[in-house]
Amino acid sequence: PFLLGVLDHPDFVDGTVDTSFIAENPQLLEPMHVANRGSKLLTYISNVIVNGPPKALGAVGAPPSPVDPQIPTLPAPAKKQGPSLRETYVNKGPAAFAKAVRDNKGLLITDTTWRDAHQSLLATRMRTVDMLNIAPATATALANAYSLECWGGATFDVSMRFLNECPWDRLAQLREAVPDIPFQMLLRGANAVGYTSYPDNVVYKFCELAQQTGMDVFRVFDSLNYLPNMQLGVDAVGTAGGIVEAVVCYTGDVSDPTRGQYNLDYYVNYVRQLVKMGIHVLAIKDMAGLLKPEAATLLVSTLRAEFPDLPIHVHTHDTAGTGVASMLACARAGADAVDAAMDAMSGTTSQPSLGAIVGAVKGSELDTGLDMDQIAAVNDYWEEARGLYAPFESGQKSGSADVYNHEMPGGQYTNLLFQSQQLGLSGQWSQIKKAYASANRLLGDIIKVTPSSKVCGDLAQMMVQNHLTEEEVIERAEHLSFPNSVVEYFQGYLGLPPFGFPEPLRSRVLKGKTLPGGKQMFEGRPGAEMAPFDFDAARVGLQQKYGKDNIRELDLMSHVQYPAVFKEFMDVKDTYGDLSKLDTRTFVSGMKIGQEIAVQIEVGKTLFIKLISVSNPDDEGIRQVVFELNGQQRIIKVKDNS
Ligand code: 3PY
Ligand code: ZN
Repeated sequence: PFLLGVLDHPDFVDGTVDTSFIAENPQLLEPMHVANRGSKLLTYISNVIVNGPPKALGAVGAPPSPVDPQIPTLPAPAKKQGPSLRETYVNKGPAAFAKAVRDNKGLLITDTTWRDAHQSLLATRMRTVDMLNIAPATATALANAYSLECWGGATFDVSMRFLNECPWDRLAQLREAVPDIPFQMLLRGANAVGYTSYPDNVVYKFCELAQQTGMDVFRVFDSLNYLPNMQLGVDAVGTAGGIVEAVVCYTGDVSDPTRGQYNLDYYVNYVRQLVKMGIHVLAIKDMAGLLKPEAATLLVSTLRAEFPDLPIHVHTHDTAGTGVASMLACARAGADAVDAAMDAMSGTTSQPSLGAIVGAVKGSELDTGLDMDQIAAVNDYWEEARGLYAPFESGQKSGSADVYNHEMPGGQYTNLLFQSQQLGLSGQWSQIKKAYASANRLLGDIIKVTPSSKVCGDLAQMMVQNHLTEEEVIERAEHLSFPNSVVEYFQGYLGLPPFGFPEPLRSRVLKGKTLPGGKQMFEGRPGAEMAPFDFDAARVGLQQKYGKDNIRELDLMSHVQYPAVFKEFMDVKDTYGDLSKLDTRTFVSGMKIGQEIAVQIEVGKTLFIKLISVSNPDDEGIRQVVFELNGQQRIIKVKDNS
């Protein structure tokens, strides 16, 4: 502590005394850095205690469960006879990985718990610490899995924007904790992990950095199944050395001949084009859970017959409740791998239950090689850990077969429900779902998945808010003020829909509107018309602002994808320190008087924080929050905003 006094001394601050001793012995400053980091975290916790969590976090539901999840201890993963899938990829490359997947006898499983499951159930709010706690047990229980989906999609944005966590640090930490199971991410093709097209060099650089940070399987999709966008994503992943798992997005119903344009021919033709691009794995992405068992059998067996060497991996959502049946149908029809989530994080808008699928094929020729008891141990953890996220539960209690009408993706369903409540449209949820189906027809019966699903959702909300029918939207289009996403869709920002833009709506919406260059719309792939991003200029700017040591190439990429979010993230980090280190209950709801928590800020450095008291507000509304930090009293003053 005396050191702190020395450092505050004016002669020291001015540099009038010789400070080289300190400069040569930086370890002497260590206690100060630790104390400083402690103070920042105390400031955050105090704010949550006095004023609640940040509003933007959206922690509006029930408080987090008081139960601390028990972390199971499992033996280290059993040594396999041959190389693991990850070893095969790392040592022999993506093509050898694909062959090993095809040669595998049983059904392979992807566990989506760390990405899509919480994106679809808990507004993407799952924090790194809760994944890291169960990572060692997961490394054992899922050792024979195809992959763990743990990154990409909405997690990149949400981790920075709402959880104040660096998505790159999350990936690196998980990679260290789970070295031998392939990691999988969701890449929105030309949109990378954003909501609109980026210049090509951004997508290339993003994939390179993700692969270097530990990503293996890149599931690449385009929200309109637009091949030129897919080509870019496929090339970017391939150049980065990643496993290209190219997606055909599934919509409609191939088992219903009356359903029209998205029929078996459409899908098979599309997959043929993908295969020509030189992909390693095909993914069928059923983002809304529309792939009924019979459709699954038809689609997968047709593709299996035409492409005997191509690994097929199927993704679905259990919105209506057919998830397990559909995935079993896929497996029987020749799919190599299917997606599922830990039971406690499965069902409804999430993936189907992993335990159910593994149990159903146990002992059969499709046996997954996963151990039911080990999976159950990991699931016990999630039963409890999900309780920590009670504030983010959507309230969706059951399956809902009207997804066959509205076709809303699982990841969007709960989000839109939440958003509509915030727009004052509570009680109109069933109308919004109907309007979503109308909006889809207006847009040309499109594939709906991020970001095209947002276009559809925005249009649906506008229709409900303004009491507009489908016919009225078309009639009055020239005079209506459409959401930006809808205008941009018609301008071709997302690419071209498979069956063209609907007229006369497109012309009417775009009347009098032009793109920055003066044209009315993009003619082909939007990214092809964009100038390359100037990384050097952006790097210099950020380093000037935040200091050279604080801007890695990874941070630069965070800035490129989400400039405003990245700035806010850096500001919050400056004020509160690294919030990813706090346990989730404390992060969301602060502490109780007398409670003590241990926060490991890095290996070997733990802060012990005890809350002693919270005073009443003084005349200025200031409360004093008294802690003990590693045994020393600390008082934080917080303005009570209530
Ligand atoms: C995403 O893009 O985030 C999705 O999950 C799409 O299904
Ligand atoms: Zn999904």
